[in-house]
Amino acid sequence: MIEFYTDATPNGWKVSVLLEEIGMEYNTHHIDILKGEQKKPRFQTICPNGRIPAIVDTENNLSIFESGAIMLYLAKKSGQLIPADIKGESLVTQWLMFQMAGIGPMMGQSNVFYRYFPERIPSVIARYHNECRRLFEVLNRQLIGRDFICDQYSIADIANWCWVRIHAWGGTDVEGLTNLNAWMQRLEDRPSCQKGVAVPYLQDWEKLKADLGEKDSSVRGLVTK
Ligand SMILES: N[C@@H](CCC(=O)N[C@@H](CS)C(=O)NCC(=O)O)C(=O)O
Repeated sequence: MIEFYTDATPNGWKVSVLLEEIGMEYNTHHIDILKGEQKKPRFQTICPNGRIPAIVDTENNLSIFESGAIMLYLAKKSGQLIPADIKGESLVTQWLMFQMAGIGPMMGQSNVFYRYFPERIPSVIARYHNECRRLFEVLNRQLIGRDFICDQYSIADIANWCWVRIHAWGGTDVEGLTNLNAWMQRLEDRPSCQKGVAVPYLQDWEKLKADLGEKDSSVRGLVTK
């Protein structure tokens, strides 16, 4: 059984969408990051970095943190969504790492400075918007003549989509990126993607926006520590 520790965020969805796609059984444990549950010593024995997501595979008596590492493990364990041949596996791993090292951190910082940070620093916001847009253009070019990022639907699509789908939250424009927009819709239409992004609950963006209006909101507290 997979014990899955998560919250309603892109890095968490990457794992829940994958679990739904491969049809692996799992128990969800909601770690409320706004309440600081990710910093509790008990959780940090599973994830030393004190961030979601993390899993425990009771069958192999193994705990795993870092969403990319979890995705590789689950894909390989199930024999799904990653090619078995070395070249195909390498291609998928490259685009997974592109998300882990590029899309995720840049969009994360864009969210912080565009949405959550108490001060508005236009040059910093522009820096992250430009970098996110540049990364989106890389994906848009990779998707020329393809339905998916690599040769077949894979964990690379799931990882990148879970972040790119919330581009509006971080304020990055996707206007004119025809291939990227078509690919986003293609994944949005998949039942497993829809189920996965509702774990542990469906994010209410309007409520989150309203919460940010509070002077000492917990979201602000998280990013300014
Ligand atoms: N590189 C990590 C990043 C994990 C991460 O940043 N998770 C965020 C939610 S998306 C978190 O737990 N934030 C809580 C905090 O900053 O304390 C991964 O991909 O798993």
